[in-house]
Amino acid sequence: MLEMFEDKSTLGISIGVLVVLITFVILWLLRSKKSTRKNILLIGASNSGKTRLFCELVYQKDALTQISIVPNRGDAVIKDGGKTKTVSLVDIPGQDKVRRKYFSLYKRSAKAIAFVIDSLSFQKECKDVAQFMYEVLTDETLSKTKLNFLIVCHKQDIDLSKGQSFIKANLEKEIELLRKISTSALTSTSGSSGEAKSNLLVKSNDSNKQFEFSHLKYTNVEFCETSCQNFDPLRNWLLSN
Ligand SMILES: Nc1nc2c(ncn2[C@@H]2O[C@H](COP(=O)(O)OP(=O)(O)OP(=O)(O)O)[C@@H](O)[C@H]2O)c(=O)[nH]1
Ligand SMILES: [Mg+2]
Repeated sequence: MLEMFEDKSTLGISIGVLVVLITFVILWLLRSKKSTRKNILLIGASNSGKTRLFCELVYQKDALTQISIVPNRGDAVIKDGGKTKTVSLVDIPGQDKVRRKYFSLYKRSAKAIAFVIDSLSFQKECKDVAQFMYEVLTDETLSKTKLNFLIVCHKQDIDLSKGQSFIKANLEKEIELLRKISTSALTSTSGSSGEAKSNLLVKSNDSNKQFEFSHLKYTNVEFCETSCQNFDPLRNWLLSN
């Protein structure tokens, strides 16, 4: 009788130790996975102002920039009252020929993304901007990692620049079109990737509605307006990420 009691208590202790060990291993795995996603990416079309913002944030310099052909990496030290926060930034070139290559290279390290838009040339570039954004939002690696995504409507110092509500409405229209194209391509080829891609994008309740950024399943999208004279909204978003 006493032996049975001792066996039971030994078993209990062993199970307890095992549970604690497993918990530690899970926590360690989660932490190491999180720490590999440490960068905030600046992406967007060429000439949208990413490198100039990068220089302001990392070097506090109003630099003269040229078209980037390789990414810029650096730490932005952001002050918030008495506290400071260091943010690891990667400025991805926007040139059509290289942007996908570098985006693919850095996407696994991204903990948040700021998508920079030239608000002056937006109307002209709307389709290209929406196409790249759609690719990023439906990217299988990213779409499963709850991502904060800031759409930076930049160059607001120029008089004819479009505001964030105009840019948002037009992007939603274009992305809706891209969703429809990808779904109809799927139907005509009877493959499945088209549907899978648009499913990645929106919550099932909203899948039959006209696309809105608020319908996105995994990505939390915010908008802001900036210029190189005032990029506080971007700085504040970086602080919160
Ligand atoms: N007026 C105005 N011009 C800006 C602003 N930000 C950037 N620019 C100008 O826009 C041009 C392009 O800026 P970059 O920062 O080089 O653009 P980018 O997005 O890095 O371009 P890629 O490297 O080709 O991807 C430069 O002439 C900048 O000086 C801004 O807020 N206002
Ligand atoms: Mg650049």
